Amino acid sequence: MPPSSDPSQLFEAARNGDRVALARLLSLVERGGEPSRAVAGLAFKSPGNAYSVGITGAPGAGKSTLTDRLIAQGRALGFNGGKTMAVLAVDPSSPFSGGAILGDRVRMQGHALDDGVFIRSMATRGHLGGLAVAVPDAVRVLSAAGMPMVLVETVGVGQQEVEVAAATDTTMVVVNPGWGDAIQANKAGLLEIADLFVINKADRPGAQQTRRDLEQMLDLTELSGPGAWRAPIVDTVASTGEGIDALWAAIGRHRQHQIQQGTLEAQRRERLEREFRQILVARVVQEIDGAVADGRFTEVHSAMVDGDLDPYQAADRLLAGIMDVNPDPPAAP
Ligand SMILES: Nc1nc2c(ncn2[C@@H]2O[C@H](COP(=O)(O)OP(=O)(O)OP(=O)(O)O)[C@@H](O)[C@H]2O)c(=O)[nH]1
Ligand SMILES: [Mg+2]
Repeated sequence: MPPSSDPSQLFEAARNGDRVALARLLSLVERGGEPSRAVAGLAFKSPGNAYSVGITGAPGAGKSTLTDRLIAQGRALGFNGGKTMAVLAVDPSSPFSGGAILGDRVRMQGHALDDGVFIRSMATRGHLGGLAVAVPDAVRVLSAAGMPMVLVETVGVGQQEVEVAAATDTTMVVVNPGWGDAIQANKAGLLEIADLFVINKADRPGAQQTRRDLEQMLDLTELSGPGAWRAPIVDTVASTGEGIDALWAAIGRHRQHQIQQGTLEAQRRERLEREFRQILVARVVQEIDGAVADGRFTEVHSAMVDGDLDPYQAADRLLAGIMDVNPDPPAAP
């Protein structure tokens, strides 16, 4: 039987453990357009129970090596009621997945034959709203497919990457020993999003100094209330596995903290609000571009250039004309 490309059929198959179907669903999500919307809708209606962990940090900090170690940890010990591990390796700089990610794939090949591990790289392609929307969609699909834990590794510390890594339940920021690494992380906005810090390559000199820098910067950050979470700092040597137990325990503690404080659901709702806003903005921009492209804007534009409309009036006219949206599109097939 030829593999289906129908979102509903793929979704059912993925929920029944079909990994090929799951991979296809993620390809649809990555590619954007109507099928992607259908997949997102299905996943939204059947939320699973996945706990997501974001891993970000400067290129070469050791994110993939850490991911590899965390996979092994999850496989051995289990997390959140299961021992399956899913990884999304996100690379916004590459229009197609498989390029820059190839090295990571190789590094994680220790798990390539383990069908309890699902590794998938992801780029932007055509998804409306870009990665900031595509990745949460992908996480929901993995969750619906029964994954108890999803690791999201981002390449680099650009704004997009940081945003994507921050949109997870536990966000892990990886730095290396050495003068200034902590300060760089702070500049990149990583301090605000970190639920925990990893000083990886702690076999190199300077780990103590980096820890002091991080502690000092954390001291300056206002913590709200007695139940506030202060990001712990864990030393690791990912290449040998040193410190991975402590890192794994720290992730578990953060999750426990969120559950006890009732912040897990609140934060997920907040992220949903942000996603909704991203989609809304992307939709409006899409409509405007469409109106410009098909000439619907020409008259209004001329009127503005001729001085008959000021730019605000022109914008109002354009907006009034474009938002011809069907609020009840046909349901997913
Ligand atoms: N000495 C030392 N080397 C490490 C450690 N962890 C990782 N490395 C090495 O650092 C290099 C980069 O590791 P990766 O895991 O690819 O780093 P990354 O952050 O995923 O890199 P990008 O995805 O390219 O941003 C590799 O050669 C690793 O073997 C460590 O704890 N100590
Ligand atoms: Mg990597």
